[in-house]
Order: sequence, then structure tokens, then C-alpha cells
Amino acid sequence: MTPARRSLLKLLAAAPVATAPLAVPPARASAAASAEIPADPTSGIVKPLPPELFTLRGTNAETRLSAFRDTGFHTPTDRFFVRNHTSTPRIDPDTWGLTVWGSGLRGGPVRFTLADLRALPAVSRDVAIECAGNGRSYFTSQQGETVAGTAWTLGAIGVARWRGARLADVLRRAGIGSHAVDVLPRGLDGEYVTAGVNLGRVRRPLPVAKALDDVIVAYEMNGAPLPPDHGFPARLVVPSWIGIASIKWLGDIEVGDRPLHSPWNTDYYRLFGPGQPPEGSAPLTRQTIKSAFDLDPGATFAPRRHQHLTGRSWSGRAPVVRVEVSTDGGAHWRPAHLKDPARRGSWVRWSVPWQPGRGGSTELLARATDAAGTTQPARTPHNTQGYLFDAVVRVPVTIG
Ligand SMILES: Nc1nc2c(c(=O)[nH]1)N[C@H]1C(S)=C(S)[C@@H](COP(=O)(O)O)O[C@H]1N2
Ligand SMILES: [Mo]
Repeated sequence: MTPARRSLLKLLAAAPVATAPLAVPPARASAAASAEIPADPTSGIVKPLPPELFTLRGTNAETRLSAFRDTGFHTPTDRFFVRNHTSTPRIDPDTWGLTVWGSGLRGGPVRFTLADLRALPAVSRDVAIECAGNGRSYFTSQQGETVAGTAWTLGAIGVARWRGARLADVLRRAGIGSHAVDVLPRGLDGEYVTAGVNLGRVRRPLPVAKALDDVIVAYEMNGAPLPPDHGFPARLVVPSWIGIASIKWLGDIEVGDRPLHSPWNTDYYRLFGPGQPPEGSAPLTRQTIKSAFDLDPGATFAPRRHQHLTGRSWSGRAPVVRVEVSTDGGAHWRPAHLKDPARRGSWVRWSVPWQPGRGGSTELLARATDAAGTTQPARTPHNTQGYLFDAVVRVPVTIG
């Protein structure tokens, strides 16, 4: 490497701000929304978070499971969960640019404006984004285990229609070489400081094979420009992989000719604990299999009334092909009716008729099987950061 190139790399590594757009603190709420419920000023999230739709968890907002009930296949943007390490940055799209650089390119850095991205062939895809820690609280409530991280129930997922350029097209335009190994997208949100240590901007490597496969540089969500909380003006959408891969507020992408590392593929997003090596498992990639009723825990049902239980199931490995439901705590199971074609990378909605008994309480369970033959187990092996919970969740409900 030439000294000039080396110092350029240093510069880019240390100060991506050189190409960064204006990032100002999040606004409280849009004018239209402020008439209703203002955004929570402590959350750093821009959109309103009405309590009937969201549970606020620090800088994150979880969609309430009951809020999925009257939605269709796509999760409306105003109820899509938000996972922010810091807070939503406000970015000026006119000065914004995405810089692609690094030793895995044949030439120097290439900068893309929003107009450049829009000029590339556009693709649209229905893709779930789901946090690797979705379901984490059940390690504790169902398995009695201690885990670190946000105590999500099952609402850290949403499915949206994403539209944007193929990352493959962006990388090819930037001159990716056949010697490239990893790409490292980085967000323009603030540096993440935890336990007194500054880990820098949120960034996580992606192997070139995945980057060139089905990843989208999205600028639209559900038919409208990305809203601030979901990555405006552009984010990655990495189908079937854990949510952290889908970097929001993209600012730059390093293309490396050797494996790249960040705390998000070394200290986090690996499995640590019993049965794992000291450095943890290999970095997590695909999401696991889960099911959720469109119900908040403790929901109440009228006795003896015919009704339909609804919910959804998904798997990062293969399409969900079967869902079974138990309304008696797991003693008996019956098949649910699947309402969507089985597709990888998103979910299937399902329903099952139910006439509750006289009164009292019971537990509802849903168990999915995917086309790879994986069925949700009764228990998930423990890992200290509570990732990839896949066990059947027991939902306590009251009849009366
Ligand atoms: N720049 C940036 N990208 C990010 C994050 C972040 O904090 N900063 N959070 C990640 C995580 S952990 C998840 S689960 C998803 C959540 O996407 P959403 O907030 O649009 O639902 O974004 C990912 N991309
Ligand atoms: Mo996440």
C-alpha cells in the first residue's frame, strides 16, 4: 500500500465525518404527530410512541404484540419497533453521501449521493427485520436464567416492503475486487459508549458472499421514504439475518481484502456461555425460528365465545410450513390455518378457531416448523447475552 493510500485509509477510519452529513439531535415530534402523543424526549426516538402500540425500553421501542392484530402482512411504519444504540440522527439528504472505500476496491473511494442510488436499478422486497435479542426476556421468565441486554418479549420484529438499490450494484459500481473478503457498513448515529468504553459508531462486517447476494441499500419503507428512526436517508436490509446486520443511516462502507472486525462481531452477536469457546461462537448470521400470538400476556377472553386466535411465525433458515397451537398449556395441539404463502425472510400469519371454556386461566402456545425441518423446541440453550431465543413461548391468559 502506498503511504498516500495508507494515510487516506487512516483518515477515513478516524474521521468519516469528512464525508458525513449534518447530524443534529432528534426533533421531538413532527408537527402532525405532536397534536397526538409527543415522542418520548428521553428515548431519542423521533416518532410518537403511544403506549397502546409500544413498550419503551430505554433507547428502544418494542411493538406491543396486540398492536399486530389489526395489521396486514406489512407492519405499518408507525408501529414498527425501533432499536437504537444511541438516538435517531437527523440527516440532511442534500448533503448526505455514502462513501465506499478500502483495500478490497480496485481504486479509490467512491461517493454515492441519494440521486446516484436512485439511478441504480431499484428492487422491492418484503423482508423482516428482527433483533437478535427478540424474545430475550423468556430466558428469564420461562427458563429462570440471567441474560444481559434489552428485555424484549416478541415485538422486536416487523416486516416491511423495502425498496432500494442492490448492495451488489453499489459495490460493483465502486469497483469491488475479486480479492475483497468482508464489507463493513457504518452508521452516522453517535458513537456508542457502554460501561465507560467508547466503541465508536455502530458497524458490523458482512462477508462479501452475503453482501453480493440479496442485500438492499434501502431508501424506501412501505412505499414512502425511510423515516428518521428507520435509517433515513438509506439503510441496509439484510434478509434473514439478525437485525444488527441491517445498518441504519449508512455513512460509509469499508471493503476489506481481509476479515474485518468490530465489537459487533467480536464482543456482541456471538453466543457466549456453556458449550461455547471462550471467544464465543462464530459471529451470528441467520435469525432463528419463532412464533407469536397477536396478544399481550394476561389477555382476557369471554367464556364460551367462538373466536379466532391469530399470530405469526417466522424463521431465518427456511420458510415456515407448519404451525401448531395449544390452548391447554401444551397438552393438546392442532394445526393453525396459514394465511400467507411460506417465504423465507418474512413471516406467515395464521389463525385458529377457539372457544374458551367456562372460566379460569390457561396458557396458549404456538409452535412452528420450517421447510428445513426445524421445529421450535421447549427450551433454548442458555447464552449469556440472550440471543436467538427459539423456544415455544407460553402465553398466560384469563377466561372470564
Ligand atoms: N446505525 C445503526 N444501525 C442499526 C442500529 C443502530 O443502533 N445504529 N441498530 C441495529 C439493530 S441492533 C437492529 S435490531 C436494527 C433495528 O432496526 P429498526 O430500528 O429499523 O427496527 O437496526 C440495526 N441497525
Ligand atoms: Mo438488534
